Amino acid sequence: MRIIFHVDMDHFFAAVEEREHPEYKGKPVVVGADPKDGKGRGVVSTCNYEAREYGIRSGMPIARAWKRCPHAVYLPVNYKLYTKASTAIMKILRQYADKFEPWGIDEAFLDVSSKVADYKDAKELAQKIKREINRMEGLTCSIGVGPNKLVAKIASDFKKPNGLTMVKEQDVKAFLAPLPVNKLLWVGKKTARKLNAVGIETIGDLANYDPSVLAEKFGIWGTQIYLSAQGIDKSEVQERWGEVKSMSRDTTFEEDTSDANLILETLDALAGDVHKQLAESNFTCKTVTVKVRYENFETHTHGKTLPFLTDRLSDIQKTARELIRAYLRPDRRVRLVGVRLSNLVSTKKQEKLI
Ligand code: TTP
Ligand code: MG
Repeated sequence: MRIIFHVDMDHFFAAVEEREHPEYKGKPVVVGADPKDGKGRGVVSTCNYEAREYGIRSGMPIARAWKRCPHAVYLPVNYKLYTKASTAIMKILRQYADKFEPWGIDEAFLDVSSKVADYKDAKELAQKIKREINRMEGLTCSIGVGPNKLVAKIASDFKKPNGLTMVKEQDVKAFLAPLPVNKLLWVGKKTARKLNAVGIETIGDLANYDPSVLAEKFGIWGTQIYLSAQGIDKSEVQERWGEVKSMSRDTTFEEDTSDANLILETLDALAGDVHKQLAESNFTCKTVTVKVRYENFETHTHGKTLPFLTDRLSDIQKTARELIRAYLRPDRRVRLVGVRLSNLVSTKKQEKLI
């Protein structure tokens, strides 16, 4: 029997800021772009639960957040601080797992199958992990426990903050059935819309749908989402050494612009920023991706995988500039640009391999 945990930190960036600044406790805290008295153009990275009561959410334009709650504490994103907390948390988590897979800056999968005999044991282990993270890092998390990654991930999101949701194999179908289809890992907004159009709203609706019709409509994807709706997921927790999957930075221009020089300079600065994080965390990367959003919100991403691993700023900047060229057009104004580094390999691990 497999028992998998998914651990996800609660309102992570905002929680770390609250920990560093006890004076913010109880106040709405929003981490993200500068709101500039309601004229700021970036977005909210995250916010604490007090701010969420005002309807503020991750990804929302910062100006809209400011209108909803001008008296909140607004803070810029301090990646260095959050990366440090993340590294410490991953170190704690990894010692409890047979196999450990960091999934993002504030979440990870743990395969604990040989560490626990049953779900009673698993509950005790999850509580122990929560206590230890709280004691060592002063932060809370939510944990989902299930027979596979899919169920564990949905379960950790089920009760937040400071939640612990256990879903045993025999309860999986009943647990998933009432949830909206977009809770499934691979069902994005577009797929959800297509499913809604044929009357599928919940995971239960999807589980009861005719799989051959799904396969016809969505191809191999249809079979995949049908299996997911049954709570079936055979994917293994992929053992990885505390490494994050990607690092990125983006920025929204003060005013939409078609000025190629300004866009390229901004891209260089973003590459510089993300390169700093790469170097500080002792990583090299292989893939560089740029993101461009035009004034009408049409968004493109374009990436390139280099034939070598690099930690050189000049490689990253050169590749980013090359990738963005096709999107620089005098007749199209750009709202946002971004750079992402992925295919990351720790330099420490490289040393081990040599
Ligand atoms: P999440 O785990 O999605 O969000 P959260 O930890 O802030 O809140 P929750 O309690 O619901 O888990 O993301 C982790 C961090 O990633 C988050 O603190 C900030 C960052 N982030 C962004 O920068 N932009 C985004 O759109 C999202 C969703 C997250
Ligand atoms: Mg989180």
